[in-house]
Amino acid sequence: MAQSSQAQQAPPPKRGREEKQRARRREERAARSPREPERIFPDPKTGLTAAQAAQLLEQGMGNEAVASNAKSTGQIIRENTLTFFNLVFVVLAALLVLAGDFKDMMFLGIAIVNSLIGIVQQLRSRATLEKLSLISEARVKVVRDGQLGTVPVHKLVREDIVELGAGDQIPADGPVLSGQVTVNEALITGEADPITKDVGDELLSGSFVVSGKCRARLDRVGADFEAGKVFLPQLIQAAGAAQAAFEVIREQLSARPGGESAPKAPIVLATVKGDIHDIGKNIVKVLLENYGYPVIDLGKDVEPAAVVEAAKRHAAPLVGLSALMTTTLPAMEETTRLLKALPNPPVVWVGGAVVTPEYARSIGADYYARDAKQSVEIAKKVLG
Ligand code: B12
Repeated sequence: MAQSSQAQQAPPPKRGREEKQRARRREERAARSPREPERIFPDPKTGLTAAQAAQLLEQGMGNEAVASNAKSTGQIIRENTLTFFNLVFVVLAALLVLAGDFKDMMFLGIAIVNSLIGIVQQLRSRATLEKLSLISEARVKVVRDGQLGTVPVHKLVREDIVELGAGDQIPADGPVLSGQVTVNEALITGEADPITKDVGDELLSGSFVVSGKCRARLDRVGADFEAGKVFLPQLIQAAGAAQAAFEVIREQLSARPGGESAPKAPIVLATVKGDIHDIGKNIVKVLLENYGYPVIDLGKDVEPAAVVEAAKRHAAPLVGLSALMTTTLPAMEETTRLLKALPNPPVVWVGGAVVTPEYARSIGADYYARDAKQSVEIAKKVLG
């Protein structure tokens, strides 16, 4: 709370300048598009109707972010055919035709095949990149027709009411309508400290919810949103790309003969309470699954009681816990303590950048693993 009001009452000079720039950009956009649809201001409990959302999407009020900078098919063909060397080959071929020397024109075939290979390779790379960006696209909780559902980020429209919680990336700019969240805006504004956002405070697209829960209205979507204008937050993109790459690797590995084997006892995996880092835990999961171990992934920011509940329900012989922050180590300790108090306690193994073998021992965990490979060794030892 205190952080929120401090940040709003006495904004540092740099932030004030950025606010003015944003306001100017908004005015410019309003002047460019005077015939925007009327505002609806939907009730936060019911949101837009499906019909209103469809109409807004049709009217160009969708959350299509930044235009793709992938090359068009025409561009790819031109780049691979209209080259200096191809020009030289064509001139040489013309001279040979004039001289009636057709048997020395073999090189022309090679030049054509070379250009074709270039075109096919570039088209295939473009298709793969498009597939990756589709896989990494996040889904957002949205209220429409009074129901809470999820839609992909690009299907959101202006004035959609979204529900955001810990770990969610804010998909477009707009005010908080109910609840309270703490957000990390470091990638957008450079503000290092988490900021608390109450009802009426503006959320910035591209920033992350660190804790809390809220409903917000998306007032500036698509090309209008601030992250699209300020800069692309490389870290978020990298995290998305990493997740997408795991998906592709996982699919490829499980498609391979021997990739899947007879079912084994389930392993429960979670990033502990208060921690939203899940890239490392996901790598551990992918590798375990490829070795044929079924994994029940509880996700990130998981309450100790939820881990215990899942371990009991699935009679899991092995539970893995991940923590990336010193502040979330106590949650790892608490979770381990509760697991070990069960009548049939599972084997607990822990990991993550801040965990050490000494720490693992001190909290009563059975194993520490430095990485995914070591995790598989432990699973083999415990489960066979
Ligand atoms: C990416 C990242 C983020 C992303 C997370 C995206 C995501 N979906 O995970 C975002 C931007 C959201 C983020 C947010 C924050 N972050 Co951050 N983040 C990072 C960063 C740059 C990389 C982490 C990572 O993914 N590494 C790559 C993976 C592959 O490595 P790994 O996680 O270590 O996993 C390997 C092993 O550790 C092990 N392993 C991992 N899990 C498990 C589990 C088991 C069971 C086992 C056996 C092994 C195992 O195997 C993995 C594969 O080898 C680190 C800095 C760094 N260089 O580590 C900071 C870092 C972790 N973040 C940090 C902080 C402080 C935050 C914020 C609090 C910032 C803020 N002011 O709001 C918030 C998060 C709040 C929260 N509640 O969690 C600090 C933590 C400091 C500390 N020691 O306590 C770090 C270290 C940055 C720093 N130097 O200050 N972050």
